Amino acid sequence: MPPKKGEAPKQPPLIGRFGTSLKIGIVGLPNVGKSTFFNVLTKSQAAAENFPFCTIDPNESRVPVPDERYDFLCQYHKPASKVPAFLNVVDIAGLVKGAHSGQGLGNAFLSHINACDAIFHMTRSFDDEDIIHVEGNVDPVRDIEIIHEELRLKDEEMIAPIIDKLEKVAVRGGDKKLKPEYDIMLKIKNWVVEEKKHVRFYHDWNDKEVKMLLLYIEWVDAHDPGALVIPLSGAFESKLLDMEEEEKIKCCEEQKTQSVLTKIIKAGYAALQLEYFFTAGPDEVRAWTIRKGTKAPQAAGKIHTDFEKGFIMAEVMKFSDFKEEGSESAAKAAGKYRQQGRNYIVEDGDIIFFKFNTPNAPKKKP
Ligand SMILES: Nc1nc2c(ncn2[C@@H]2O[C@H](COP(=O)(O)OP(=O)(O)OP(=O)(O)O)[C@@H](O)[C@H]2O)c(=O)[nH]1
Ligand SMILES: [Mg+2]
Repeated sequence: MPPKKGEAPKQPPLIGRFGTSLKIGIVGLPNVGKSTFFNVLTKSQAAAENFPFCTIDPNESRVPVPDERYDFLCQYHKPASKVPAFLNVVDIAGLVKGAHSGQGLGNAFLSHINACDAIFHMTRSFDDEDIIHVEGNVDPVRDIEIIHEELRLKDEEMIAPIIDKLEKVAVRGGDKKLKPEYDIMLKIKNWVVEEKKHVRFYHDWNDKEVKMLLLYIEWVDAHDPGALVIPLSGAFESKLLDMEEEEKIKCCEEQKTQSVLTKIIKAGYAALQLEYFFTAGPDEVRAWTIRKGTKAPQAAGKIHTDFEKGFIMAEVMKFSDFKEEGSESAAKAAGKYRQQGRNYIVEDGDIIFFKFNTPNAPKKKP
């Protein structure tokens, strides 16, 4: 049945933890360049040396999500305060064959992955005899299979007791209320057994590396059609990091390449099912992180709980309309500054002014 007039269209279900402070973990075999990548991504100084298990305790940091719309709003308003959206990134210890049953750093480290909401799966493709490979030689397809299998086995191990318990009450005990939950868990178990999801990576290759890369892409396409593979060179990105802007541009032009960090950050953010809306004015330009599918009152609640409780309406301008019309008043005059009610599902990049009704609080934000 189509939704009634004024009713929001049905959203697909979201899986995972609720919240907007979600993390993406960097996962892969030991000594493949995870910490090097973490350092260039978050401009951190985590230890990254040529020996396996250099990282033991996770390193955590956050990186601003690059966004041309946010940059435009800052340029336009020249605000006193600027707050972009952030991606939280965790650099995790290397994982080896048998980790699910305690090999290497085993279970402790798997719990660090468990605390993340999405993963960057990092697979080494660089050909460098000086860098130790725990499996003896470089073979990204074999490596991704090792990692995938370890994570899958751990998932299976985690899900089995939950299904047993639900089966006891929902199926044998006849508890109808829990039956849907049981069915969902069975589906999840199926995904776990079948699941082949990866966010993938790479760059700047010799022939041998290109061949390996192609095999790797083939593997991912066969197991997770449409999944994203991003070529990355930790060594090259580290070099860029130490350069001034002009030098960086020159170097990229000379080598006919560019940094892929922006693409990676955006892909990571999207994998967490996060997006953001803006509040923008001369005081502050700010990106507010929300989960996809968030309605206007809950989005308002991100700013202040009073905004949600006393929600009256959201005045929403699409970024493209704002840019096209050139100002807030021009957008208003063109009828592109719309008043939305409590069923409005906020869209990524919306510029919003909330109207709300609470004693002792200002009427409008910002
Ligand atoms: N040639 C080359 N070497 C790299 C690259 N990225 C990282 N390395 C080197 O590989 C070694 C291991 O890098 P790390 O970043 O510590 O690797 P890791 O995956 O965090 O290792 P663990 O924490 O031990 O699991 C270091 O000597 C790095 O300098 C790359 O793109 N090319
Ligand atoms: Mg490391």
